[in-house]
Amino acid sequence: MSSQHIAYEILAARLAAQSIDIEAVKAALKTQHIETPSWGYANSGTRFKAFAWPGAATTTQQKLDDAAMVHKMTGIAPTVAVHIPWDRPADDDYDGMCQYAEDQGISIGATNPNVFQDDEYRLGSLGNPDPSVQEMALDHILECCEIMPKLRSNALSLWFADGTNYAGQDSLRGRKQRFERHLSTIYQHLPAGSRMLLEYKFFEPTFYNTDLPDWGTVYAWTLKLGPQAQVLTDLGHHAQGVNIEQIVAFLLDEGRLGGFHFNNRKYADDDLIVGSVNPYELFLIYNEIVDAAQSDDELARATADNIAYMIDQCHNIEGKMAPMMQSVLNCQEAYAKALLVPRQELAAAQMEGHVLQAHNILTDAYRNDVRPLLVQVRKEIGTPVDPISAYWASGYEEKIRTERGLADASGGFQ
Ligand code: RM4
Ligand code: MN
Ligand code: MN
Repeated sequence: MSSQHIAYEILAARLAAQSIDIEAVKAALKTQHIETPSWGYANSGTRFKAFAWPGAATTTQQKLDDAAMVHKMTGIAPTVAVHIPWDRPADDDYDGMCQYAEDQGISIGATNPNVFQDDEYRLGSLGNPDPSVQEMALDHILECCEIMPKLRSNALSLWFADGTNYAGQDSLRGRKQRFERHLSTIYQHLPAGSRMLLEYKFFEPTFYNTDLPDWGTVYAWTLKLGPQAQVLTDLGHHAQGVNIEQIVAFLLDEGRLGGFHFNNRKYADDDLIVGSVNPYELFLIYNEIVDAAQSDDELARATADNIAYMIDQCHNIEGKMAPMMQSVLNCQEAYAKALLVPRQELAAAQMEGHVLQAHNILTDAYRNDVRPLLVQVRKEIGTPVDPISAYWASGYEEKIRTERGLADASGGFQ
């Protein structure tokens, strides 16, 4: 028996003593799903210099190839988010693009319109004081609604760079009203069975106000819009010290947590590999999700089961493929640890007011070394037991390096 397997057996015995069903844990891990972003495979990101990486994707087909490879290595990244127009096919053949993805063993996830890079958007998009610019942004988003069925995409993921830099620059209430009006039009054009994910961010690129500043504002808007509108939480979009897991718990309980943009931050919207700065926070977020998924509250359970987990990171100096895989695997590890929380024991300690005992029950689960468990899961689903080493051994990185070479990097997102 290998040392990995012995470690797995020891963990299994310990979990059995805590009445945790390891087969159910493995079943949950096998259906985990983390979406990767097409733009993460290109030389994109950062407000300063984007360092070119040899082999980085320049075409949508290459981005889809890369996403498929990440899925092949990890087994839990079967969809890819697209950005329009960055991923607009030259011949507008979205059906062909969708088919190409499916031929590679993946499918398209969220559709992300871009209403922040044209010169017209200097003062914003839907919130712009000029009605013709509002119209331009609205038209683009409605075009994305039309594209979605062709891509078999079931989520319209919206992020706005809108806001102002100076007090008095524009009417705050006016901007709010413009957004409400246009979001409601977009909502009416959502393809059947799809949903709108609304992302918030408390500052940047504007610095006096942003028009969708926080989860509470967005939550209020989702209530006005309807059940197909949900909140998207990007882990980098909060002020220091904000308790993100509490936001997650609230939105789960209200049925309005739609998705995540995973990344990690130390200072601001740093877009680093998820779990690289604060893996404990990632665990605590997953802990709230598992708690909702295993609860008897129907709404919280259904909401937890329907979360779109997406990565939104900027890999500028560390390569493209390996950091993407590492991000997916960090989510897998955090989820595995959250699945090992003995929830009945925890609930009992909470009810009895055993403060430290309850805290330690939770942190003990976090301290578990789940790597042998993950090796076992990978064996059972037939993916490499060590995905990143398998990637380096596969020859894929050399192949794309040779075939694609070193492409020019843009200064911004691309
Ligand atoms: C934002 C946000 C969005 C992303 C843009 C380019 O900070 O995270 O999700 O699409 O950057
Ligand atoms: Mn984001
Ligand atoms: Mn961001």
